[in-house]
Order: sequence, then C-alpha cells, then structure tokens
Amino acid sequence: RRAYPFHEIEPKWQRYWEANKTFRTPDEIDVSKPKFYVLDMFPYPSGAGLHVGHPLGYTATDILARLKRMQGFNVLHPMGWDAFGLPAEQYAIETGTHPKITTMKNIDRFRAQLKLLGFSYDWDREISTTEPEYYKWTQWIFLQLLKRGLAFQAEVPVNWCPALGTVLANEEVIDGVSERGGHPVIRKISLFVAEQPMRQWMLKITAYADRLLEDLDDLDWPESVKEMQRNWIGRSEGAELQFNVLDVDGLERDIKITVYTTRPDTIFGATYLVLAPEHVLLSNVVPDAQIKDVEKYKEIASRKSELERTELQKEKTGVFSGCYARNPANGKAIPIWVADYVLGSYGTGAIMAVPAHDTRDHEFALKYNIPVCGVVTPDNGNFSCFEKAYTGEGIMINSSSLTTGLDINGLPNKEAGSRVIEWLEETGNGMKKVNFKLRDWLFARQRYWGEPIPVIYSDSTGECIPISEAELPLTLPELDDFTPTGTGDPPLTKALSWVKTIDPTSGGPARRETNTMPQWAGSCWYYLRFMDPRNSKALVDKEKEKYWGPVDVYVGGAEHAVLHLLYARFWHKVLHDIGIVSTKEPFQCVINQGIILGEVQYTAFRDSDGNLVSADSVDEICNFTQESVPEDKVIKSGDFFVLKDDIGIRLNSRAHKMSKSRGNVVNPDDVVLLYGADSLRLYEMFMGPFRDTKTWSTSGIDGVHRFLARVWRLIVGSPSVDGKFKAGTNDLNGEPSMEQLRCLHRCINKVTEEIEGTRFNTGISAMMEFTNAAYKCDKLPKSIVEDFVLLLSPYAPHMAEELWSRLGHSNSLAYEPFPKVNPAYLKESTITLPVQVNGKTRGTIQVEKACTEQDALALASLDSKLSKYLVGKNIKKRIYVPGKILNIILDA
Ligand code: ANZ
Repeated sequence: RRAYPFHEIEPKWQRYWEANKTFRTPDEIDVSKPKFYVLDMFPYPSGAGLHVGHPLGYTATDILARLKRMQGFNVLHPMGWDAFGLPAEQYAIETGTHPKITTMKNIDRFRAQLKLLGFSYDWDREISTTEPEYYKWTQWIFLQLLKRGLAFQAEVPVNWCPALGTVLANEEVIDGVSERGGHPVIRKISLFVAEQPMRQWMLKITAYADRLLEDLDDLDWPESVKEMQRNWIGRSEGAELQFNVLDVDGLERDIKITVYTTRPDTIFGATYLVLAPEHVLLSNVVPDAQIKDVEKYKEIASRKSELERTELQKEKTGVFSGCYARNPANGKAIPIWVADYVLGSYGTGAIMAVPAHDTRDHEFALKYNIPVCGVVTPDNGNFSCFEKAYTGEGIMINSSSLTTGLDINGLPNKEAGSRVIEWLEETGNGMKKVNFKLRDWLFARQRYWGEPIPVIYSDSTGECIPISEAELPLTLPELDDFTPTGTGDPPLTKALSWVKTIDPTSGGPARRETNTMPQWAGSCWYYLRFMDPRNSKALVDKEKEKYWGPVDVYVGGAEHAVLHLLYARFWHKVLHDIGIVSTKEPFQCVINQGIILGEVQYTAFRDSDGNLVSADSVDEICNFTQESVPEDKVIKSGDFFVLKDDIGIRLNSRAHKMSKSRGNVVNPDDVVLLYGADSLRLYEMFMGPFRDTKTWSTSGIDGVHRFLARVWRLIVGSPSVDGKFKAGTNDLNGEPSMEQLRCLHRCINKVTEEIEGTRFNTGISAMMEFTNAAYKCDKLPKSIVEDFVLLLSPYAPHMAEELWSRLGHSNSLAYEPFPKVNPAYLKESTITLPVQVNGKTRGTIQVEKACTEQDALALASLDSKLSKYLVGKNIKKRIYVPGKILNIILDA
C-alpha cells in the first residue's frame, strides 16, 4: 500500500533539483558568508552497487548540508569516486573487460543510485581518481615528494601477496592476509625480478611521525581513532645501549651490539641478548661451529609473518649463537641468542633480554634454562619472578656493581631509568632514544590499474629521472593483458612501446617506471580537488583552499582509522610545508557511522529424534540440527525470542554482517521502490544512534513510512482518513495558540540541537511528538505548518519540497531560513510547588508560575494527598514564596 504518492513526488523533485542546479556551489567564493564543508569518504564504485550501509553516512552528511544551507552557510557537499584499485582489475583479468569500462559502468550505476536517494551533492564537482585530469595532480604531488627526498627507492623486506601478484604496505596486511580480498601475505626479505633484488618505492612518512602524533590532540575525532593512530605511530621513549661482543677467551672483540630498550632501569637484570634472525651482524658474531644451526633457524623464521612471530601466545623459539657479550652495567658475560620474537624491522633489531620483567623474555629463559634475575620489586624483594615476569613499578634491587661503579639500588624504577641513561651517556655506552613503530610507506604496486609513477630510467646509466611537470599527466597505456606476471614484474612491462622512451637530458634511450601507485594515492588529497575541481593550472587555487579548508565534518567507516586517514594527513602536511594548503590538518572533525547488520535471523533446534528443543538446552545434547525460522513465527518473551506456536521453545536470534554469501544484503533500490527515498533516509537515521552498530529491520521502515504518511495527511489531507487540515482548502490563516507555539518551538529546538550533535534519531522522535500533538488540534495555522515542513526538510527533502509548494510557494525550500527557536516558548509554564504542613513537606502541587497565594492554597486543599492534613483544620499562618514553597502552619 502506498500511503502517500512518494513515487510521483520523489522523481519530480529530483528532476527539479537537477534542472535548477539547486545544490550547485558557485565557483566563485562568496566570502560574505561562513562556509561549511561536509564530506563523505568517497566510495570505491564496486560492481555490486550501493548497499544500505552507504546511505547511512550519506544521509547524515546530507542532513547536515541541508541544515547549514538553510542556516545561511555556503555549503560544499561534493561526491566522487575512488576508482583505481584491485577489484576492477581482478574483474578485468577474469572477463577480459578493460578496467576503464568496468569502472565507468560502476560509476554510472552508483551515481544513479545516489540520485535516487535525493542527496544534495553538487554534481558539477564530481571527480574520479582515474581521470587523467585528476591523476595529473596525484603524479604532481609524487614529483614534489621526490624533490624533497620524501619519495625514494630502497631494497626492503616486503609483504608479498602471491594471489594478487603484488607487494602491499604494512597497513594493508591485517592478521597475515591482504586487507583487500583476504589473500595470504608472506614477508619476503626482498623481491627478486630476473634475479635482481627489486627496489621498491617508499614514502618517508616517518619523517612526519612526531607531527602526525602531536597534531592529533587538536582534532575533533573519535578518541578510538586517535588512539589507533597513536598506537600505529607507536612512539616510545627509552635508550639505545651497546654490548661488547666477546671472543672465546672472554676478551672483547671489536664488535658492539646496539639494543633498544624502554626499560633501561632493568639493565642489571639483562641475562642474555637476542638478535633478530635478519640482524646484519649475525654472520660476524656466529662462530663457524654454530653457523649451520643458525642458518637453519633463519630459514624457518623467514617463512613466518611478523604477526606470527610476535604473538604473545605463540611458543618462543630460538638458537644459541655460540658467543657472549658483556653487560656494561656489571661486566658480566651473557649469552647471545637468535630468536624470531625479536623483529629485524624495529628498534635496532636486537634486545637486552630481562626475563624477570618481560613476559616474552621470561618464557624464553624458562624454556632454554637461562638465569632470571629480579631487579624491580613492589614489596621489598618478597616476590618470586620465577613463575611470572613482574612488569609493574617498584624499587630497584640487585642493581649495583663494584666493577663499574653503577649503583641504583633503592631507587624507584622510573628514577633509576633516568639515572641509567645519564650513566650511559657519561660512559659513552649509550644514549636516550625515542623510537617509532611507524615504518616508511611502501608505495609501489605491481599492478595495472593505478597511477603510473612519473619517472624514467636512463638505459645507459640506470639513473632515475623524474619526468617534467609539463609532461603530466603521464597516462596509463592501453593494455589487453593485465594479468600479473607472477614474478613480481608489473603488467605495465608488457606495454612495450609505452615503456620505451627517451631521456630528455641525454637524448639517449630510457625506460619508464612500470610500477604503479597504490589505491591510497588518489584518496590522499581528493578533498582538496573538490574545492576547485576543474583547475588546470594548479591542484587547487590558493584562495579557494583558504576559504574552504579544512573539511568541517568528514563521515565514513571506522575501517579507515589508520590507512586512509593517516596517509591523507601525511600528504596534507607535506602540502602544507610546500605552501599548497593553509591548514595543518585536512579533517577537523571525523565521525564514524556504525555498521548496519542484516535483519535478525532466528534459529530453532531439533534433537536427534527430530523434536524441537529449547535453545537453552542444546548444550546438553550432542546431536542437534538447526533450522531457520521466519520472523512471523516468532514472538518476544521477556529477554528472549520463542516460537509463537510453542512458547516453551526458545530460539537463537542473531544479526549478521550483510554479505552476499549469507543472502542478507538489502539493496537500497528495492527499499526505494517499496517505500520511497524519504522513508529509507528517515529509517536509516531512526534505526539508532548514528555511531552505533544497528540491525536492519523491514518492519522498522514500515514504522517511519507510516509516520511520513501521517505528516502527509495532516497537511495535505486525504479524502477518507484522518487529515484535518488541507493546505490550500482549509483555513490555515488563523493565529497559533500559545500551546501550539510551545509545541513547535520545542520541536525546533530539539531538531536543531540533535542534527548539530549528529543525534539524528532523536531529532526524528521530536518530529513524531510534534505530529502527535498536531493531530489533537482543531486548527493548525499555516505559520506552524510551514515551520514544521522546514524542520522536516533535511531528513525527508522530497516530501518537504512537495508540501512547501502545496503551501503556495513557487521556489525550492533548500535556501529558506531554518526556523529559529524562541527561548520564551521553551519555558515551562507550570512548576511543581512543594507544600509543607507545620514545617514538614507533605506533597506537591502543579501551579502556574505566577500563581497567587489564594490559588495555591485552594489547589493544595483539593490535592488528594494534602487534603487530609488540611480539611477541617484552622490555619494559623501561611508562608508563601512564589515559585518556591507554600508553608501552612495549623492551629495546635
Ligand atoms: C629490556 C626490557 C626489559 C624491555 C623489560 C621491556 C621490558 P616498545 O614499547 O614496543 O617500543 N624490543 C626492542 N626492540 C625489539 C624488536 N626489534 N623486536 C621485539 N622486541 C623488541 O617496546 C620496546 C621494548 O620491546 C624494548 O624494551 C625491548 O625489550 C623490546 F622489563 O628491553 B625491552
């Protein structure tokens, strides 16, 4: 049943907005008005089209954009496509369709779907990262990075994904599999192409580690996202110190091992050293007799991922190197081990191991019978560190040496740490050191569908030469065969005529770089291009950037907490340093929308005889089968769901992530067809708090759809049903009553506050309350109806435009001033007045604020609770403080 004609009014207003370019933000900036830049994380146009998770964020930003326009802001609300990347290329490999064609098709589909939902994007600013006019500037930024030494090539250990045929950045590998596609990733010391170690393009994000960390503090971001970035950057303070390697006679050799520690206080407890299997000094320290064992161990370690190596639960393994080093604090000789729980890529790739106070060292020492020496005690040495490492604070013990003169016994361990650093610096054995977990960003991909890296290599000298800015964009060559070569050689090597070029400086033959950029490149700076999308002279005009930057509100999924948001901040800071952008940070406020889970699914259980059994008893039976139960056979009973026909049978209920394989994906197009875009928008906002995980429920849409229909009938009327006020026919010109004004202003207040606080669901509740109250009135004047329509418009813009026009307006309401709350109408008119009898509070009465003493007394004697104290009594005295209290003193 179509409760109101959304199928007519929605396309009508979408056509109107498009024809009138209602939401176009003029190219020329109008500095007389404040600006509001509200941005969605632009989507990857996948072949599957939009799912209902997309419109959650998009509706929220649309509501904000529409509100701010009506509040007089210049609003920038653009949309575009993050369209380079793996899926289109994988599809191309499978079907032979060029990724460009797939991408265009997908973009058209996405755009059409978004338009169907009535979002107020300025479509004139649409961009795609795959357009040469766009990636010209991505390449330009790369050249700037190269100029400043922030892009460089190195032979580095890589994350190699055989299935995707490419290397991946650390951030793209999650729990040992690729972030896109979930394919296994292996760590390779280096990648060999034609037996040459392949050099990889790297971006020096580590040069910005400090600023990336510090500037987080001023951002209005979810604390959890900031914390994830802090952890990823991983700043730690400690010391680097040297251990001298000893020869077989216990004499010092000319080799020192430098370790990094965050606990210099525990130096007297260091009973062995560990070198990572990939440590460069390994071959120098290991005596011949031990080489075989060590080599074997290295080989096994090279096949593990970093995660496998560092996981606390994993059993530690290692091999004795055959030699010793001297602990500089006490002069003692301690064994050097090789173990893969120490990573070659962090700190110095070597540690001093303190089994008494570090969990992993403790486990290792116990396994290999290495001494444990406790040096920090919380309780005067009455603890045993032989069962478990003590990692807390305490007082130093066992920490003095006559040989070296260092004595830190009795100091609190924090102080002892500083004292040890001083001593290291005095004796030249080490120094204070800050370390970061953040690694440089591996920026090359052995894939086709990405931005070509704009450099060439001279055939004669091998020199890497950046192409000139005037030559940009360097366009991707057409290619029929995109398949990764499997060897690590990028597919672009197959574009022979493209690869062959001339070195402009010498005129000699040269080859183009055949690696491409990762998908993150295009999304690192797109928010800047939206400010000035057609500029062919600069990536963004300075004045425009100054006006629009930074993004005021940026909405997207929490999965981008480190990857995209960290990379974009890095590029932004570089662009800031070279004077392209005026702000330190790109996104002032970031909001993560919650995930939408599929409809709740119910499961019933049967025992081996085929009888239904209650879900709470399945633990006791070993053989049971499960079957899903349709929603209409289920009712709620207390906290549980049970079978309607047999309420003794409890069911399992669970909502799952929407996925194709589960068949619980909801397609927004279907919802729009059945209920209309306004209902979908309203429902997505009404499901629950914007940031929370929510469960899709078709009956929930029914609810908001009925609400919209009620609004429709309230204002337009319907021949048969409950409509009372028909715009245009009924008399709408009366004066509003005080109660109507109060009701309206409560609604204005709530809707405005809730949109600005991104609590969209409670904004809707306020409108529902208003509608309920409005139905109780005999007459609803036009001024009240109009304001309500304006309040509704950010949420349900199609219906609001239609109502607005039926109320006699010929223009869109998109730029009408948003109703302003008058605080005078918010004041509660009645108050609760406490009543005392002989000094004791006996009850309360509801009175008008300015109520007279006479009236208050009369009300008190009518009150059921108070009357029993007052009826038939003589009143001696009355004390009345208006608005505060009524005290009645009776004759004794
Ligand atoms: C001695 C010590 C004693 C340590 C103690 C800890 C506790 P974060 O905070 O992560 O920087 N470490 C150093 N380099 C390492 C590597 N390449 N692979 C694995 N572990 C490494 O932690 C630094 C601490 O982690 C260092 O401090 C070192 O162990 C270890 F009671 O040194 B510590």
